[in-house]
Amino acid sequence: SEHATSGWNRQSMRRCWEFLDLTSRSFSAVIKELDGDLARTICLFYLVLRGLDTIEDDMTIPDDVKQPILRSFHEKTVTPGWTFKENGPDEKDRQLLVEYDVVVEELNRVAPDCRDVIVDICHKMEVGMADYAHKAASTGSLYLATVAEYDLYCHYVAGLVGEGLSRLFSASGKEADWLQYQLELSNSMGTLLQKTNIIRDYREDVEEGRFFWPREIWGREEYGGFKEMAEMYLPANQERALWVQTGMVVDALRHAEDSLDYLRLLKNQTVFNFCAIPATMAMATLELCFMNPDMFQRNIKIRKAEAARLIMRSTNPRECAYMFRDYARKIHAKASPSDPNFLRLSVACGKIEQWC
Ligand code: PS7
Ligand code: MN
Ligand code: MN
Ligand code: MN
Ligand code: MN
Ligand code: MN
Repeated sequence: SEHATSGWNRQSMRRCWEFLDLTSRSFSAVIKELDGDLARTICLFYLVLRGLDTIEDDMTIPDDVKQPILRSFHEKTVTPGWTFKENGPDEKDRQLLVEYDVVVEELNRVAPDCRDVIVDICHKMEVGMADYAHKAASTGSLYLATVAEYDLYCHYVAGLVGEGLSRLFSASGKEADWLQYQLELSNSMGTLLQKTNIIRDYREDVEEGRFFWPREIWGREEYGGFKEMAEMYLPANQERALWVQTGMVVDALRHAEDSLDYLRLLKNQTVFNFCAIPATMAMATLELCFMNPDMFQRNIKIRKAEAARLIMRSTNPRECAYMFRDYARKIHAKASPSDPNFLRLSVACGKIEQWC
C-alpha cells in the first residue's frame, strides 16, 4: 500500500519524522504536506543536511578532526550503521547524529535517482563548508572579507539546497523537467533565506565566534569604520550598527525578484507552499530586523499571528508578490534619509514594487 511504501509505519522512518520535528522549526509542517514520495524524500534530504550542518556548526570539534568528517559525510550518509557520537552540546541536533544510522537506513531505501541528487548536493556542500571552516580555524575566526566570498558561502550552504530541491521536484514529475536547470533562480531563493538567517542571527553567531557578515559591508568608512563585528552591539554604536544593517538588508533584497521568478515557475500546490512560505517568512523577518536595534542584542522572531497570516496567504505567486511588496514598503517607510544607504535601499524596494 501507499502507506507502507512511504514508510509511515516503519520504525526507522518514524524516527526520521520525529527528528524532522525536533530539528526544524520552520520546515517540518510544509515538508509533511508535500505530495506522495516527495515528503519522505525531502524529509531525508533535510536530515542529511541538518546532520552535516550540525558538524559544521560544532565549534567544540577541532579543525583537524572536523575536516575529514565533513569531507567524507557524503559517504558516511550511505554507510549502514554509521553514527557520530563525539559531537558537542546542542541537544536535539546532537541526537540526530547519535542515531544517524536511521537516516542512512532510510536514505538507502530512496529511489536511486533521488538518492544520487541528495548525495551529490551533500558532497558539494561539505567541500564548501570544510574549505570555509578551515580558513576560519587557521585565521582564528570566520572572516568573510568580500561580498563575493559571502555570496559563495551562501551558495554552498543554501543555494545548493535550492538546486537539490529543484532536481528532486523535476525527478518526481510533479514539476517541469527544466526546473532543475534554473540554477540562477534556485540559488537566489536559497541565498535570500540564508542571508536573512545570517542577518537575524547576528548576536548568536558572533557569540559563538562565527562571523558571516562580510567585512566589505561592515567595515565601510561611511559607517565609521568598525574594526570588529562585536563592536556593533555596544549601545554607543547603535546608530552606526543600524547603518551596517541597512547595508546587509539591501544586499539581501538583491535576491527577492529572482525568488519571485522562481515561485512563478511552480505548478504543484504543495511544492509551491513549501517554497513560498519560507520565502515570505524571510521577507517578514527582514522587515522585523530592519532598523530594529533589538536584533543586535537578542534573537527576534516574527509574531505567531503574523506567521499564521503569512502561511495562509502564501498560496499563489501574485499574493506572494504582494506580500513582498508590502514588506518592501514597510522597510522603505522605516528607512531614514540620513542612512548612507537610503538611496540604494529605495532602489531595491522600488525594484520589488516594479515586479508586481
Ligand atoms: C532540504 C528543506 C525552495 C528553491 C539544514 C530551503 C543551515 C536558511 O541558523 O536551521 O543553522 O539554525 O534556520 C532544507 C530554495 C541546510 C535553503 C541552511 C535544508 C530554498 C544546511 C535553506 C536545510 C533552499 C545549511 C535553515 C537554507 O537553517 O539555520 C531542506 C528553494 C539545511 C533552502 C543551512 C539554512 C536553512 C537555510 P541555523 P536554520
Ligand atoms: Mn535556526
Ligand atoms: Mn552552519
Ligand atoms: Mn546551522
Ligand atoms: Mn543554530
Ligand atoms: Mn543561523
